[in-house]
Amino acid sequence: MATLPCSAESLIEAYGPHLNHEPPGGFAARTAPDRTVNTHCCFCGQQCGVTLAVKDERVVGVEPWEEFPFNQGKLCPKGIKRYLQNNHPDRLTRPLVRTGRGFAPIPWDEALDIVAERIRRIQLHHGRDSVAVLSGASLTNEKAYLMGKFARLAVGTRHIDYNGRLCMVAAGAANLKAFGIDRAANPWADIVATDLVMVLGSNVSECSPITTDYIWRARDRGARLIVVDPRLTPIARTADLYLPVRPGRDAALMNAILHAVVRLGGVDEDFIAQHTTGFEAVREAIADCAPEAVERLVGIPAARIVEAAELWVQAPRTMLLHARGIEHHTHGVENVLSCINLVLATGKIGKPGCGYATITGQGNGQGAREHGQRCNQLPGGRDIENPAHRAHVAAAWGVTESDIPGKGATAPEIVEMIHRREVRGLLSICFNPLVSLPDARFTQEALERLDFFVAIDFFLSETARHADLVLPGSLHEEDDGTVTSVEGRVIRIRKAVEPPGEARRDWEIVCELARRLGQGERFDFHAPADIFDELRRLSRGGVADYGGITYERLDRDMGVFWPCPTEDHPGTPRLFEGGRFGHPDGRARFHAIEYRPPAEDVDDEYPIILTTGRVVSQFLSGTQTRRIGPLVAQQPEPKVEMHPRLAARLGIADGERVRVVSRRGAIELAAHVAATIRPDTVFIPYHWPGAQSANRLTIRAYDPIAKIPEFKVAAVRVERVA
Ligand SMILES: Nc1nc2c(c(=O)[nH]1)N[C@H]1C(S)=C(S)[C@@H](COP(=O)(O)OP(=O)(O)OC[C@H]3O[C@@H](n4cnc5c(=O)[nH]c(N)nc54)[C@H](O)[C@@H]3O)O[C@H]1N2
Ligand SMILES: Nc1nc2c(c(=O)[nH]1)N[C@H]1C(S)=C(S)[C@@H](COP(=O)(O)OP(=O)(O)OC[C@H]3O[C@@H](n4cnc5c(=O)[nH]c(N)nc54)[C@H](O)[C@@H]3O)O[C@H]1N2
Ligand code: SF4
Ligand SMILES: [Mo]
Repeated sequence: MATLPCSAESLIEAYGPHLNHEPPGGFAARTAPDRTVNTHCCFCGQQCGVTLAVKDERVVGVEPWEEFPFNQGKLCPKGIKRYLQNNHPDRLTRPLVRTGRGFAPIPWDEALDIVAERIRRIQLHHGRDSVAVLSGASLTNEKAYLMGKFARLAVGTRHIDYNGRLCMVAAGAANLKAFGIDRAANPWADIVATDLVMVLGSNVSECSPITTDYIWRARDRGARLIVVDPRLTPIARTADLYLPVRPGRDAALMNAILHAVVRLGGVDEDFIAQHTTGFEAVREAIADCAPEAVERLVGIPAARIVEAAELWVQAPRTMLLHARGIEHHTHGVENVLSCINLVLATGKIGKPGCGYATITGQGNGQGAREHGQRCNQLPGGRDIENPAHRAHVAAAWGVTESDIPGKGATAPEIVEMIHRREVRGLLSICFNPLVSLPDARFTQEALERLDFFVAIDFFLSETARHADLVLPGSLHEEDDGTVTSVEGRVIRIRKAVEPPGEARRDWEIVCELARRLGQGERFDFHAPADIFDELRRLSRGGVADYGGITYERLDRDMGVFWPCPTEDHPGTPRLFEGGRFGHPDGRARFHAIEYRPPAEDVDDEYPIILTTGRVVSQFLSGTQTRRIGPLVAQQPEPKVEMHPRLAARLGIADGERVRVVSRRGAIELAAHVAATIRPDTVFIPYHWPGAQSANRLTIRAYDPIAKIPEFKVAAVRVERVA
């Protein structure tokens, strides 16, 4: 970029939202690339193999990587257009500092000095924990590990957490409680081999598109399909049994299905006796959860609930899959545990074609929750409050145990602490909370109260616009590393090109900052492979054991499933074989679950349930996909999906502008009237900021254990815009 703008307005002009469009004729019509690089898509947790085409040291195209076993050449719309980011006119290419007149470029050394100086000054006046770090699950394992170490040792704060707090933590907490391990229990090949797939709260076709193919291959073999979702999603249209649950009532539904399974005699008493503890409490808890007793609450006729139980009992092998639809709740952990109860009570886990998984969301949603960038966690999936775990990590880092701060606050709690001025300095990488946290007005107020805020990103996100300093980091294809996919398979991310302009690789920025904070010798890494080596050694003996995984093995075998303790260990595609679970006694734990209502229920003033989520063409807070022309063309703006009956009652026609109002705020958008949703519920995708942001409506209410926000239930009213 020749000249840099200085006013906030001209900056927004210069930094988008520009759209990058494809050259006419597409990839095939372009001149031959200089080289191709096999790596993985930067977006969702499926981590499809892609082949990037490089010309003149820029990424100019993408083709599927046919040999990669997971997606076997298939890609979704985002994967096909992801390559349009590396060359994007909005890329941050120089460090920027806020001035009275907007952002201005600043030399790297000066920028890094300012960050270190401001962090230390704030800590001097307000204590070490007055500075917080927010990180993200799109980062590689190497960077996720580095951020945890950086926060604890270089910044010296207890407050580090990540955007996976908004994503997978309800499932993670429930998996740890029930199984002692937080990872998909089965490889995806087991979906193809099963007799019944049960999908809850997962819009598979739009959000984990390649999983659709696995389910269809099972269907081709005769497998049945049950879908539980308040919306008739594309995958639900193909189901044998579709259960349109009222949002927030999944635990009641699952208790009723288990009640019916018990009535049918479908419980596996041998498995329960040999491999589990706690079933008697569950049996008692579900005694009064007969389908007939809950049908009105869950909004599904008792006969359909019984049918689900019958299908489940009749199928020799089953795969239960769920995603954020049951997890984004103030009782998200309980919802997940109620699903696990069904799986355990029928002994349907740990066998070929038979098991359970939560479908990972973010690109490295799995690995980034294992290596210590969570407020309660140290590398290898270790517990920051466990003295033995602390001692192990302290020894490896060459510090004393007391040098590692204790458990910190979760990401939403950190934002609340910023709002209360208990946290005054923030370093954020790979997180866009202004768009992605509930109650966006509150998040904005918090960001405006910070004494110092530095953001590391490759685009100027809505959150980064509030920063004092913005440091230009690296895109997926601009660095080496590893991620861990939806299946628990550790795979290699390969560098295709250098970051553009003065942009730097994320880990180099963080190591430079550590040096300036006086911790250089503990961050003396020269390549991602050095960081991975430290990570894998440190993870040895932990739950998430990467000890035997090397870059060479990953290159040769197209991935290795953890746990993999030694270099001659084959890795572990399927967990819990032979009914041996991750707890010290080898037994899985049942948890008696009592249905609790959502934090905010409907009433006369706000009579409609709002639920939120995704569309296929956009990704998360949209900073990346809202800049990609062909993806924006697929859906330029959010719409509110509503049933024709509700629309008729409100006098709203398809395409008309409506106002959706909650206790937090109001937004205006077009109505999409279709019989694909319950008449008592409306749906808004959340990928857009500002006046189009679904999170202006959502509620700041969290699961008490996991602290995941209740994105899937809020009370609203819908009005025609005159
Ligand atoms: N295209 C696209 N794909 C993505 C992403 C993206 O942003 N865009 N993001 C990735 C990430 S990080 C994630 S976490 C995943 C998310 O993947 P999903 O969880 O599949 O996506 P969501 O749209 O959040 O919600 C899934 C479904 O839950 C339903 N639902 C809402 N409330 C309830 C309820 O109370 N009970 C039940 N049973 N269902 C309910 C919604 O109708 C929706 O169809 O997708 C990943 N893949
Ligand atoms: N209402 C509602 N809200 C939701 C959800 C919902 O269903 N409904 N879903 C929630 C879920 S499941 C999730 S996962 C969160 C996501 O929450 P966000 O944190 O908002 O997710 P992203 O959009 O990925 O934002 C990450 C930022 O990091 C940048 N980034 C990406 N990769 C890298 C990298 O490698 N290096 C650097 N330096 N920067 C990078 C991107 O440009 C972007 O600005 O949103 C949550 N919010
Ligand atoms: S967004 Fe997900 S499903 Fe689509 S290509 Fe990328 S990794 Fe595959
Ligand atoms: Mo997510």
